[in-house]
Amino acid sequence: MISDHTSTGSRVLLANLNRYDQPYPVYPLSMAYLDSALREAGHTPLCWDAKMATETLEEAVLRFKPDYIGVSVRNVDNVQSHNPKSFIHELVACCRSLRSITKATLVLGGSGFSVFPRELLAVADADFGVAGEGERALVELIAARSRGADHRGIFGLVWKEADGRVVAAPRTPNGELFTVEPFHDPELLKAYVAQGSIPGVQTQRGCPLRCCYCTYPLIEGKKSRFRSGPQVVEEMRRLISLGVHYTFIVDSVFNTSREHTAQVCEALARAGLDMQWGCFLRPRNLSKDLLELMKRAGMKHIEFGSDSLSDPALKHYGKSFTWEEIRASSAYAHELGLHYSHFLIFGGPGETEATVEETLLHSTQLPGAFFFGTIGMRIYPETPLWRHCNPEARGEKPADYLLEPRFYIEAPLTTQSLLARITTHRERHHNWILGDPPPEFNETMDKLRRRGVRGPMWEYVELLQRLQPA
Ligand code: B12
Ligand code: SF4
Repeated sequence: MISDHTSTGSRVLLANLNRYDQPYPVYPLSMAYLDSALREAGHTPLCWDAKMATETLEEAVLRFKPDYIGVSVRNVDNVQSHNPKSFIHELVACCRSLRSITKATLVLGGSGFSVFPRELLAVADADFGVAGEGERALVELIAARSRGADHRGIFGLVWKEADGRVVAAPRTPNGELFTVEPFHDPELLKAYVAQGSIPGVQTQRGCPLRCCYCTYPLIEGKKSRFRSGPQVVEEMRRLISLGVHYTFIVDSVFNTSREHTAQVCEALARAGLDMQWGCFLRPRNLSKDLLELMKRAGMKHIEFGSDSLSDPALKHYGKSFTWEEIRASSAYAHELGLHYSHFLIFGGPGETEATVEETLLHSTQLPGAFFFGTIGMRIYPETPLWRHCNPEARGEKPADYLLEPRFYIEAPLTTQSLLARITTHRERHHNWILGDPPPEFNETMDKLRRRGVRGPMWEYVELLQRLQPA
């Protein structure tokens, strides 16, 4: 899939390697942002997407002859302790193959890359990496190299010294001002929507909260930086003109600030767009009025990042809300006819058999809810959980946690005991998914999408599970 332009400056090929298609193929919003920043700076970008391309990456490189190749690393693994999949080997093989056919400067970036920047640059044969937001760093890197200037002062940049040592410049302390608009390749967008993708819209970057396992403040910065309501309306309008009528607000949490949520939703409700959307919310300070406003603004579904439904576990996980707030927010969502789900992590610090049972019991008390369960808490560097586990004291390094995804499971609980308990629960409660849905569901879901069904389709997953023989 190509977006080719003519201009001066450098030729930059942006590659998205992500082929993973659960819960649906994810449109590479990062490429749209980088494409836009590169054009703005007078460069010539070309986007190549592993899922949609009609030529191989190598063919695109030989035809386009880029000066730079930017590889986007979204996922390093699927974060499923009971069914782990790592995506690192694909990246390593891709860099090796690119090296054999081009002398272009190879730059890595992306949310997955930003969690393990030094480690990924060390295993993949690339020249540079960018940890965190990429627009400014990539443009500055190209400018520095074209002037023969030093690249060492560029925030977020990671590089290899002549002796092979990997060095990382500090990340922007609080992230950049969030001013850039994405540039969407219409063909690529259309191809993703045709496969049931829900393209993303970003209304803010950064998360000021401190949940114990979470990498988002690391990837995007700890300070929220917002787009205004009218800017979000404009972006949605552009998407509508490109044939998109259902989006997902990809903000780590859409309601970190009540004022922001309200002003974006007021602008959207006033604009009366033909656009429905979903988002991640935290069940805190969510009045029925605010949810009603969000509904008027087009919100159809909510993904609550609750993590547990038991107060002692919530406290240990560093969450900013209680079971009572989860219950109240869920009740409002249900009363307003909104689809809603809770993401739950079993086995994190402080989890006990009693908190597991309480979470399962409470899950039966939330009318109309859908649940995504995860067993074990992925341990990422530079998080409170990493410091709690203190792997360095045992001589372990972040690279060990990249190459073999590792999860925290509070003893005496184990992956097997949790898997058994939740599987038993799920046999009677069909509104649960643990990891990816069974592959045989995919065909039915594809058919529904081809018939124009939009959104997360949890109700169909629930129905298919109900109909499945035990
Ligand atoms: C929204 C989201 C989702 C939504 C996507 C909805 C949608 N319609 O798009 C849903 C819920 C579906 C989802 C699913 C999954 N997700 Co998710 N998701 C996110 C989230 C919160 C935001 C991603 C996003 O769109 N950001 C906005 C874009 C613009 O930012 P960006 O991609 O980071 O790009 C910027 C920079 O990274 C950089 N950059 C990007 N590429 C490049 C390339 C170069 C060369 C350079 C220089 C810079 C650069 O510049 C860009 C612009 O500033 C991130 C966490 C986070 N805060 O980043 C997790 C995250 C990406 N997800 C993650 C994972 C694992 C998954 C899943 C596998 C499921 C799971 N268990 O969580 C699936 C996989 C989906 C798939 N098919 O690929 C992980 C990946 C890390 C890892 N362990 O591998 C993350 C980082 C969360 C985490 N656990 O830490 N996800
Ligand atoms: S889990 Fe959500 S609320 Fe908590 S730190 Fe991460 S992004 Fe912020």
